[in-house]
Order: sequence, then structure tokens, then C-alpha cells
Amino acid sequence: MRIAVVGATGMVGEVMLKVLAERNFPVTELIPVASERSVGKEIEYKGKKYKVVGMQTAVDMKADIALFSAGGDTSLEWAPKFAAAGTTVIDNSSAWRMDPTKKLIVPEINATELTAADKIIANPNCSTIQMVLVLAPLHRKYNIKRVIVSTYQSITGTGVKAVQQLENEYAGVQGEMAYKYPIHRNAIPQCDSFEENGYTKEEMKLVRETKKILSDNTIAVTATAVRVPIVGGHSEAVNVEFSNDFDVNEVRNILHHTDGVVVQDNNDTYTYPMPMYAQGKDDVFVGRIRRDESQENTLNMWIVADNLRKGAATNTIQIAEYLIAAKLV
Ligand code: A2P
Ligand code: 11C
Repeated sequence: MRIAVVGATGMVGEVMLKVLAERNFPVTELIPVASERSVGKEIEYKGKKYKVVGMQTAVDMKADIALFSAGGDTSLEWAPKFAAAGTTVIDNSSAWRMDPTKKLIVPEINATELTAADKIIANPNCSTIQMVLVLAPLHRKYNIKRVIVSTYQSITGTGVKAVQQLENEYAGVQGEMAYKYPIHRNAIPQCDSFEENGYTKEEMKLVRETKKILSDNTIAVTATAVRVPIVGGHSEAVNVEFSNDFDVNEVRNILHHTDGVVVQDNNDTYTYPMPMYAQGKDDVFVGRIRRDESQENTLNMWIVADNLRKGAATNTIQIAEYLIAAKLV
């Protein structure tokens, strides 16, 4: 497979290169792509150096698959050009996710929706992916009525400039601010900009993308997304109300048998997921699984994942792996 990585010099792009190498993805030719600023710059893949090319050059090279993580505007402008050249685009930005003509894929849940006609495929938002991976098997079994999620999101979701801001604050150095406020010793109840309804874009992604991925508009979702001074991954406190009653041990057992999910749930041994330990891993970790005693048929969980891995690069590459396995590229 001839693979273009669009945004190869960025935070997610770098993780994509790492994950492609780790998974021994069948790359016959790697095409690292970034903005004109980076053309000619060298990146390393499996010990070999590759020169970054610009967008038009990459379109003309007609790769089999292009993995995009270069921001929404770049995707809106360039994904159709790659697709027109015959390249299948898997896009990690928010540009195409809610477009009814595009599929929004978490491979363990809905990859079978894909066909060879899907030339631009959307990868969901990081905080949505980790939540729906846990919700999907529970929805099938107990039918979800409502989800209330509160997130504790890693600064890596904002990008390199946020990591730099935190490091500057640790060192007591003045520098450029990624956020309006200090993030060290803080929790900022705003991820991304606000929408008209008073919610942030990140909160509304959790609402809208969940319904689309689970193919069920009847699921009610409400979210509060908070940025915390953490680098390893996103954490989520998730409260789920089902139509049907459940047994907590059966829930653990279902999740234990769910691909991509690891249950870490034992109070006696203080075992529960934490971003420090999820960092660098491809799984979604779930723990603190307990009945909500304030309401019927309702469950509380704590879900953690590396937002740059399963939340972004890994999920994108798993979609590409599915396309190859299903002979759709
Ligand atoms: P560049 O390094 O040349 O700016 P991050 O999310 O970590 O900021 O990374 C964004 C990625 O998207 C980088 O690889 C960046 O390349 C790339 N990128 C940003 N703007 C464009 C653009 N207009 N065309 C192509 N790539 C872009
Ligand atoms: C964050 N979820 O943590 C964002 C980053 O729609 O792909 C990714 C934004 C997106 O701030």
C-alpha cells in the first residue's frame, strides 16, 4: 500500500507514523505530507528518512490511502482532491464527521458499513471514540436511554502549543498561551470554542457523534468537557441510563469480552484506569463500574484512553487495516 500521511509533522501525524511502524502496516511507499512550510524537511520512518512533500505533489502521487490529520480547513479543501485522484482518505478532523454522505467509523463498532465507494471516511473525535467503544456492547444488550458524560481532557488534544504552555508554566517562563488561562494547577471548563446553545464544540461532538456511530438518534447525551493539566490521555466519568436492568458483574463480563476494551476494576487492589498508565497504549480502559443508586437501571463508569492513539492515530490506522482486509482499496 502506498500511504500518504497528511500532517506528518504534527502531533497526531507523528503518532500515526509510530503506530504504522509498530503494527507492521503493509506500507510499500510512505509519503509524508505537510504544509509548504515543511516541504523538504526530513521525517523518519522505520529507521529511514523521508522528505516531506506539499499537498498538490501528494495528490499527484495518487497514494492508495491518505491518513489526514492537518486540521479541518485542510481536510475540507484537500480531501476531495485526493479522493478525485483515486486515493481513499481517512480524515481525523471534524470536517466531514456529521456530513450525512460520509461514514463515521470506529472499526470495532461499524466498519462493516464501509464500501469501496467511500472515498472520504471520517474518524470520530477522541473523547467520543473512547466512550462509544464502551457504550456500544452495553447499548446492544440493555438499550441506552441517556448518557451524562464529564470529561477530564489531556492538553495534547489541543496540540504542541498547549504542551509548551504547561512546560513554560512549570518552569516559570513567560511564553505563548494556548489557553486563555494558566493550565498548571487548573481545570478549564472549556474545550474548543462555544456554540450558540452555550455548549462547547467538544461537548456537542460527544452528543452528535455518539448518535451517528451507534446509529440511534433516540439516545440522549449531555456533556461537560474540561481541560486538565494531564498529558497521557482523556478521562471520562460516564453515567448511563438503560431501558433494561443489568447486573454489574454481567456488565464487567460483557466489557471484558469487548475488542479494544480493557477492564481495570478492583477496589480491593485500588485498580482503576488512569491516564498516566493509558499513555502509549491502544486500548480503552474502563473501571469504577458501579450501579447509580440514585436512579433505576443506571450505571456509572470511568473511561480512560490515550487520545492521540485510540482517540486519533490508532483508530484511523485500524480503519485503513479494515479497508485492506475487506479488499475495499
Ligand atoms: P506543518 O508542520 O507544515 O505546519 P498539529 O495539529 O500538531 O499542529 O499539526 C498539524 C499538522 O497539519 C502539521 O503536520 C502541519 O504541517 C499540517 N498542516 C497545517 N496546515 C496545513 C496546510 N494548510 N496544508 C497542509 N498541512 C497543513
Ligand atoms: C481535544 N478532542 O481534546 C479535541 C482534539 O475534533 O478532532 C481533537 C479535535 C477533533 O481538544
